[in-house]
Amino acid sequence: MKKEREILEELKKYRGMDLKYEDGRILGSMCTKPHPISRKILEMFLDTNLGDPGLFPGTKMLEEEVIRMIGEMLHNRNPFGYIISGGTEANITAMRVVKKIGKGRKRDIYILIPETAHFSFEKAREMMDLNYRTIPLDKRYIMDVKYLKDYIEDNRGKIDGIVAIAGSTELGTVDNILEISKIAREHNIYIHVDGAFGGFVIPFLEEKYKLEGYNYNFDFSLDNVFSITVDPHKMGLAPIPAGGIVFRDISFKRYLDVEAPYLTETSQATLLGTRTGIGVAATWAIMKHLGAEGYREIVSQCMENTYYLVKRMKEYSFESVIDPVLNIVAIKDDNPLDTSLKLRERGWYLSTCRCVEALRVVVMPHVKREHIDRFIETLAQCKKR
Ligand code: EBR
Repeated sequence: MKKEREILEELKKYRGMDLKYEDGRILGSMCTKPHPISRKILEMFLDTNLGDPGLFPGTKMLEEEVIRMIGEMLHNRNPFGYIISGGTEANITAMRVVKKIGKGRKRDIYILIPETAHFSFEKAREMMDLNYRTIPLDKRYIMDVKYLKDYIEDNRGKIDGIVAIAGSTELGTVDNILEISKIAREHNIYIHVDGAFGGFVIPFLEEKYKLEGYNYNFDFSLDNVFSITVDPHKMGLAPIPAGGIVFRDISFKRYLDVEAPYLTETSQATLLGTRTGIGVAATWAIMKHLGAEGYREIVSQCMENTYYLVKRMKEYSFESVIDPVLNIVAIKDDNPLDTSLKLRERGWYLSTCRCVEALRVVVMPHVKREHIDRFIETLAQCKKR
């Protein structure tokens, strides 16, 4: 039997091999160092299990309140949803609902998704035998709305759902969900918005977008937006696991419920059964603690650093694929895979895009100006500029 001290020492060795957000070298992640308040919550909620909420009514109340707070952020006074394991589970959950509603029509299920969709939708397709039609992107790298409209008109009555993205993984682009909503309303089609990343960014940029005359509305204020993925464990600063799925109202619960004979409740709606309440409590605490003002400050800092990165790139003639919409920059590169390997050898971790030849930097709160300066110099060395 090993002593506790020895075990902890051994674990420390393994943990020491991991990268640290605070070193500023993780440039490809959408996660970050959780808000410090999380530490105390981890311990307090260590043994909670929302898979059996009758045993943890207090934690369940917190979940309902978190969903109410997120609903409010997304212009919905009457939301229904869960804090679950992440964006993947949230997207799969939304696809379960689209499938269930579509099944009533007694034909194959067809869902339109943009080229920018996250690969979690591919998992949903495999699991549920869904049929996707991929909608190409326009020159702004968002879903081509004209193509979408024509496709729907050519396939009247055959489309069950549209997936729109508010903050694409690769470029941070936001689909024109206002226009998509008009089309969906006309044809009575369900829209699921994947705001896993943008959900905790866009609401705090409203002022900027108003100023610049953009329309990045993506939430429940738009008709036919029936569900939104919004992850606290990304820009919400919550510890993993904390993904979010929010529906327009409780009427969507019946599409998810399965009978659960041996729990304190008679049905269960979430994909996972046993699930921790830590993410719920931490999200509740962080949202209460920061408030909209706190998030606005964090988001605006990230955006300033994003523009700073673009400015520094220009000094070395690096171009960004688009003017950043959110805190993600795609750097044009003729051989992104090779460049990212060279950067990794020098200790910088970032990923590449699939839809365009580019490297991708997510300017999360742990990425500071001094890191950006050092990164740009290393990139310039790699590219001999
Ligand atoms: C990227 C997650 C990521 C996190 C990548 C850490 C690298 C890291 N994206 O080191 C969208 C728009 C996403 C996304 C994840 C998911 C899945 C859904 N939608 O299940 O929480 O960008 O990973 O979210 P997950």
